[in-house]
Amino acid sequence: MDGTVNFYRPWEHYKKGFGNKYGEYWLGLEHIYQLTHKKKYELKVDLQDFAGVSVYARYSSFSIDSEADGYKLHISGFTNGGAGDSLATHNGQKFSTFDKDQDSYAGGNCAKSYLGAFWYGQCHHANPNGIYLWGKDGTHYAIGNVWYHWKAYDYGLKYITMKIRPVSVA
Ligand SMILES: [Ca+2]
Repeated sequence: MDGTVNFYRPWEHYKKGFGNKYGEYWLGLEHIYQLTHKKKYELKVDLQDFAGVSVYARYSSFSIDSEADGYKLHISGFTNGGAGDSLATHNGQKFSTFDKDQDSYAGGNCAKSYLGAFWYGQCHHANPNGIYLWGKDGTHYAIGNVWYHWKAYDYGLKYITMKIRPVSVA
């Protein structure tokens, strides 16, 4: 949301969480696992550009597997709030950091190539933990906090937030 926190961090940081919940923040994969394997959760991704335009992507189901299974991502039930579905190719992927390559790209390490950490496949359509680019940067490709289906690979968004909450069972 403002580039104040360095998100290029090792596995243990992504596992435990870092940052400040009132600012830039990563909750931690182990916390996310503990929450989402007990109850059904939904996910809303809010995006904003530097012109103040806001869009979202919503998923009616969100969970991740345990660390032993690579904190593999499971999402379904997409609703398009203008953002497009840039998480579809991340569904079913394990989480990767620069020091733990669990992506499905045999030719390299997506976290190192794109300077982030995520449920990389080969490699990404969304890179929320990438470099804070402050908008459009025509000289850098896909290393920013980008969301491909809205702004392609050379626009770092003003903010990307991924919020989860339990689905109420009526
Ligand atoms: Ca790899």
